[in-house]
Amino acid sequence: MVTEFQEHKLKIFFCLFDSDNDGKIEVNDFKKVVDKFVHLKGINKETPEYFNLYNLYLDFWENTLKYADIDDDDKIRYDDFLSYWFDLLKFPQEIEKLILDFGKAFMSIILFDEEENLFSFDNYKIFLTGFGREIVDIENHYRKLLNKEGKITIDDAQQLAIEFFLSNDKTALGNLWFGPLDTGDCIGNK
Ligand SMILES: [Ca+2]
Ligand SMILES: [Ca+2]
Repeated sequence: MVTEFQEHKLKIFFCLFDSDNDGKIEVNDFKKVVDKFVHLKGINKETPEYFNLYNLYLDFWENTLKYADIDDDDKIRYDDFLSYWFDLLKFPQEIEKLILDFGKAFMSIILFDEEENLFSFDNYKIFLTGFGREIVDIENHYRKLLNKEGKITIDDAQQLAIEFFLSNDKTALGNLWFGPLDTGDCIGNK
């Protein structure tokens, strides 16, 4: 069963993609997110990185559309998005696979100019800013997510993201992966 706490997190996740905050996700919302990452990362639109990023997002979009666009209007309303994720959450292994696959490809773009497999502060900042999250003390927020060695590795990042979706423990660190939970709700503000 999906708890109220998980639902709150899904709302924040939905809002990462609903760039114009109208309660529906459309392909243009998706494209805006891609453009923002491209801009922040300084990716040239003629390069394979751009092509990869773009296709990654479109695949994710089309897959979500296939299952969540109940009325076939090429838009995903918040309620339909939520039902889709409620179903997904019945299969934690599927969620893990989704995050590992998507996360791996996504992070290879966010981190494409890095020598080490670390999620540095600069990259984390790009990650949240690209999703339109404006966080007051983002550096302090980043610090909360560091491992014992004071880093975030790719594996840490994957685990934090999985925890974000699956954990019901309010103290779990992964809850904070997409930014603070007391902000970022675009539905409740309407
Ligand atoms: Ca929208
Ligand atoms: Ca729809």
